[in-house]
Amino acid sequence: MSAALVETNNFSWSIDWNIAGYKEEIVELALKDENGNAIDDVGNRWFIGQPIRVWYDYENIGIYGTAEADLAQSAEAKVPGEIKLRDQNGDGIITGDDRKIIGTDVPDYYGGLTTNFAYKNFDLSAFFYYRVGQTVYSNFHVGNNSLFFRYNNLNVDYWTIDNQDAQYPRPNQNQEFTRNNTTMGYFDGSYVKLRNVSLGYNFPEALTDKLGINGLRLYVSGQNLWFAAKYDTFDPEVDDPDTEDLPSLGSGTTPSTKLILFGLRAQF
Ligand SMILES: [Ca+2]
Repeated sequence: MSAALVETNNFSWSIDWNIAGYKEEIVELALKDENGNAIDDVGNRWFIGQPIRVWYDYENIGIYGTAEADLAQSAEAKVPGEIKLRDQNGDGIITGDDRKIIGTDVPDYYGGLTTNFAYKNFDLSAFFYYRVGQTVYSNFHVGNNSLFFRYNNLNVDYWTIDNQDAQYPRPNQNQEFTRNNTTMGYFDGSYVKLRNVSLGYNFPEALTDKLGINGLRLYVSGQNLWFAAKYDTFDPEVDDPDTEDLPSLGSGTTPSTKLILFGLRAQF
């Protein structure tokens, strides 16, 4: 979609916008039940009706409080201060059957928006990119969040007797990793970012004629200067290329580079 919003001698403003999406769905698998109907391949994390790559895990619904000590024990053999999982099938205990599809890296939609302004000899253009609806898995919130005293840890809101509605479990020096720690790593990966922005000034002909050149332009441009995301640790566009099949954000991840470029262009 393109729109020229303003077009006068001195000022023009236009917008180009696009949106795209794709759907990925497993329709059949080799596994069949006794009646010959296709069934999910849980071992490979393949589910009929879902994209090929999904995260399949327990659902983290908070931290057990001291008032829930009995439930923590009966459902998960845990104690207050540990991660509370949702009992999806309501049978009172947490088993493998309570896992669910947490999300996928397939976005609901994505696209870009370019806008161009020109005022007299100045021009400004910007390109925004957005990607909405995908899940990201943050290794920072798992591997760097052990809540074990010996290791560095993210500065998180952790559980104590006096901080019962914390988002993260209690530190525990007897346990190298928090139980069900992977459930701390899933985030809405939606973001919008300013990929490129550029401001330019074309010197008037009166000057270029005097200098005996055809054109003179001064410009400054920037890349990746701004983003907004629900995942607040860093730019969630970046994947950690070292990890297996599903992308994750981890300590091996390099955030995308911010770049600012100044230039002067003369045409002869
Ligand atoms: Ca259950």
